[in-house]
Amino acid sequence: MERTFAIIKPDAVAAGQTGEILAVIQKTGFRVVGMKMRRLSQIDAEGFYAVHKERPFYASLVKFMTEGPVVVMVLEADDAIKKWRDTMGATNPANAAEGTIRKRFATSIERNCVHGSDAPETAAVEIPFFFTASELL
Ligand code: FUP
Repeated sequence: MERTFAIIKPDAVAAGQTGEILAVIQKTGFRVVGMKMRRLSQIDAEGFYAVHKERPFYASLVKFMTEGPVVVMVLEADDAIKKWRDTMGATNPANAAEGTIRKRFATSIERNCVHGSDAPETAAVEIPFFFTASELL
């Protein structure tokens, strides 16, 4: 079993898509081992996306991620990292495969409704960024 970190981003929470996205997560066979709603501070979002700080879209991305509440989650499954990235679809919804969450709900490469860790080393940093061990059930 592997664990990955997921976010339902402010665009999808505001649009009332949390329930539908959670339904996809559960039907796809993930076990939700941690979940909470948070409003990211500027410092949270800057720290979480620090790897992108030299990119031209960084300031706009941080602004978007702090504009409203998000749902942060830890998902468990066999091969959870790849499985969740396949379920999300490509970063740019214009390139996302039919049936993926981003194809269904994302409106742009920035407002792309969900996040998922891209590698085990990333998940190992992202999970404790938002969850203590006792919050993972
Ligand atoms: P992903 O792992 O699919 O979330 O994509 P990246 O790590 O490459 O990018 C992280 C986030 O930065 C994306 F979810 C959205 C944002 N982004 C932009 O806003 N513009 C870009 O050109 C690329 C990424």
